[in-house]
Amino acid sequence: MASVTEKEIKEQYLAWEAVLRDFQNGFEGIGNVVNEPDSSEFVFIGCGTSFYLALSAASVFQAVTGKRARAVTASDVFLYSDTLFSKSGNFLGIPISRSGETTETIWAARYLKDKLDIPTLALSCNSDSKLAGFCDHKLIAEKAAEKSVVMTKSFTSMLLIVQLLAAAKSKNKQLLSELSRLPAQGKAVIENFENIAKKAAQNQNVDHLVFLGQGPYYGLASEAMLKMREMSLTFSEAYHSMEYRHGPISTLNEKTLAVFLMSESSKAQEIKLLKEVKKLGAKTLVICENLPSSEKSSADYLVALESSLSDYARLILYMPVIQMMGYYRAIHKEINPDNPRHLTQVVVLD
Ligand code: F1P
Repeated sequence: MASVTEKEIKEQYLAWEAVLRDFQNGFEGIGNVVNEPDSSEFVFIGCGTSFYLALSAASVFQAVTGKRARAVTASDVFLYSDTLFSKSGNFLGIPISRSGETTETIWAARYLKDKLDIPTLALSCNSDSKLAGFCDHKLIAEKAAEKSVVMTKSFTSMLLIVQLLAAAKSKNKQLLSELSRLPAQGKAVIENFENIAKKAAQNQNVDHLVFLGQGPYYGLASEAMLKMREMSLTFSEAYHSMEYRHGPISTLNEKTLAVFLMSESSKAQEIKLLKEVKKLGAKTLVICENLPSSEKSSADYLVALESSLSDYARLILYMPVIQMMGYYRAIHKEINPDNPRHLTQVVVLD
């Protein structure tokens, strides 16, 4: 039987198209949010994949709008709110949840509203969910709703919504035009790099994956780590690229595959690290805009996106490659990627 996860990964550019269409048609709620009396700080909130999405979202939102933004786990909102929210702040809480039914995220939204009087904007794929019904505003990626347990197209589609929101808020026409090119480029990435993703994922001599990225690419690296664990039960880690030397590098060996989610801003430093890990015996996969010919020998596997998009626009193009790696590694290990061990689509607590 065909895998729903595979289908959702490979058709995700259609969900991106739908997000862009909805945006052009005025996206239910986007006007309210863009014109919200200026919040001084935007707090992106989530669990699991949605928390890693929050990390990238906060990073790109702040860079594009110039407004303070950060990411927190839903559980810290109701367990450690003193560490997050000052009395004088003027916050907008943005709980993110594919299902809109994750208990911790709903508790976080309730806590913000009832205890802290902080307005909320739900980002979800389910407009009928408890979360969407409860929050003051909602932005919904309807076409990114998934049957699979692991999140794939929902991650990229909801990140695209945040990119659009940031571009709209800052009236950044250049970024809006770049974002409109993502669906066509996403389709090409899936077609052109499926084989490399498969080969890298199924390398018999790899049993440990390390994902590295800086800035908004760190959230992507974290999500990549989670995908490999959830789908293929492989020991995976994620770090800010330049943090890797500060201890984690000690467990690198010849069975390590170091995956660089390289951005143009951090490329010069990341190339130095790439050479180092290669020299230490790791295998390497580089996903980047492009790599100078002189450095290509340091990459065992290379995905050069050649998108001509900026670092803040290009983000979601990296993910189909990673998701296909998770899928193909699962198939290779005879694990059903649609039905990961110990996981359910939604974590519901009493
Ligand atoms: C969050 C989440 C997923 C994870 C698992 C359980 O879901 O933690 O990231 O893969 O399936 O739920 P949501 O709040 O975004 O619906």
